Amino acid sequence: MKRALITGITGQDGSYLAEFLLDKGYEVHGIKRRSSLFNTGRIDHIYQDPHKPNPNLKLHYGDLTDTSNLTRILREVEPDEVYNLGAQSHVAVSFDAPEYTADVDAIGTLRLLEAIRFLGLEQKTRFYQASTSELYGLVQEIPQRETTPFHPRSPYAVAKMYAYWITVNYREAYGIYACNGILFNHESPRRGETFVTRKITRGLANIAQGLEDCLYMGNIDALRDWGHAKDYVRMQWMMLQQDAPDDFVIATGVQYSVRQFIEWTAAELGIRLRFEGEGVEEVAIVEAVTSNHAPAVVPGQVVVRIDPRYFRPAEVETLLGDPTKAKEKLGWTPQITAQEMCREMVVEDLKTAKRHRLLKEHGLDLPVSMET
Ligand code: NDP
Ligand code: GDR
Repeated sequence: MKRALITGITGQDGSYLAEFLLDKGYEVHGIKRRSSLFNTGRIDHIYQDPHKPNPNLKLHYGDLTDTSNLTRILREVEPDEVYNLGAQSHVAVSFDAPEYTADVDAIGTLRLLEAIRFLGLEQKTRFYQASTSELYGLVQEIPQRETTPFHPRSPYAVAKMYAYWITVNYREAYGIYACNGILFNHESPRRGETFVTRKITRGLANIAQGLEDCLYMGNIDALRDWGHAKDYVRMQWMMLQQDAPDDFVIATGVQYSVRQFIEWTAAELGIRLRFEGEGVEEVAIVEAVTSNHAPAVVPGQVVVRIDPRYFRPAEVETLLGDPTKAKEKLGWTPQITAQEMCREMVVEDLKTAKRHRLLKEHGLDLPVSMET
């Protein structure tokens, strides 16, 4: 039985990857952070009672900022594969917490690689690094491929650039089987609520059900190459099953704007929108409501406004990946389109919004977090 260790197992990708590896018969170990609230919502459905014999999912308390903790866990687990998915992963937040982001995302990666070396696991343990299309930042070439030069545009991206190169360096210097997956944006119903796609599906579903009035957005002209997290974690595993380690771009090769994603979401809810105005004055107004998913919305209502608070000090305007190498060398192709993924996200967020609305109607008002 192969053993895998996942940092960031409580996150979007970690939860899908844990499911995927358990299905493949792996013993899966995950590092979770101590938190004052439960933070295992995304993996509760695969949780196994440690009191029962031979659980094949095991969680360890830990943190990427804690060298001794990481070394101890690696010594205990002696994994065949490490997936380093843990990160302060929010680009906008990295401008507020740049030093912490560097500590976790850059030095955290070094800590893991050093622990592998220190414990003499170089020949046993394969290492996957969650690299990112944010490395391309101010893009030098369209579409972006493995050879496109990097120009990171945020503390997050700069930290991830260090992590990218230290992964390459430990491969070259110590012969560790270490790979970078340069993943373009990927989403799902499990996406964190403050990333743009989920903010839109959740926000508009809440508006449709009368739980919120208006969605406040940043730069809706931004262009992204969005895939589904399920497709992308499959590729993370595939990268570690090759004869030799290598780095791969993982993307769909298709790009849409944030504005387009808002339109899709509204259409799934039966709301036809019209955008009016320019820059910070731009708004989305309801033209018509064509389904019963949006009983709280009326024609003429402004449901989206621009709030400059969500603009970033330096923006990544456009990203479009070229996944040819992954297709040719690994036979990987994404199965789920961005629009199908949007539909799945709307269905899930609408279910939650309807539950909240029902509870509200029965006087059981649950607080719905509006933090975005
Ligand atoms: P999430 O933000 O959903 O998950 C991040 C995970 O990292 C969570 O489990 C979080 O724990 C954990 N984490 C945060 N800080 C620390 C820390 N100090 N020590 C240990 N663990 C920590 O991210 P995704 O699942 O979307 O992304 C997975 C990885 O892939 C990240 O490294 C991200 O930067 C990268 N990436 C993501 C892309 C995407 O579009 N999703 C694209 C390209 C790269 P907790 O649950 O407690 O917060
Ligand atoms: P990104 O994802 O920064 O690409 O990083 P995010 O969804 O946060 O933003 C995408 C684009 O949408 C614009 N935008 C907004 N973004 C947010 N979060 N909130 C808003 O209100 C808003 N309005 C417009 C942004 O400016 C941006 O251009 C994600 C993360 O998962 C990273 O960890 C990962 O490395 C990259 O994707 C690839």
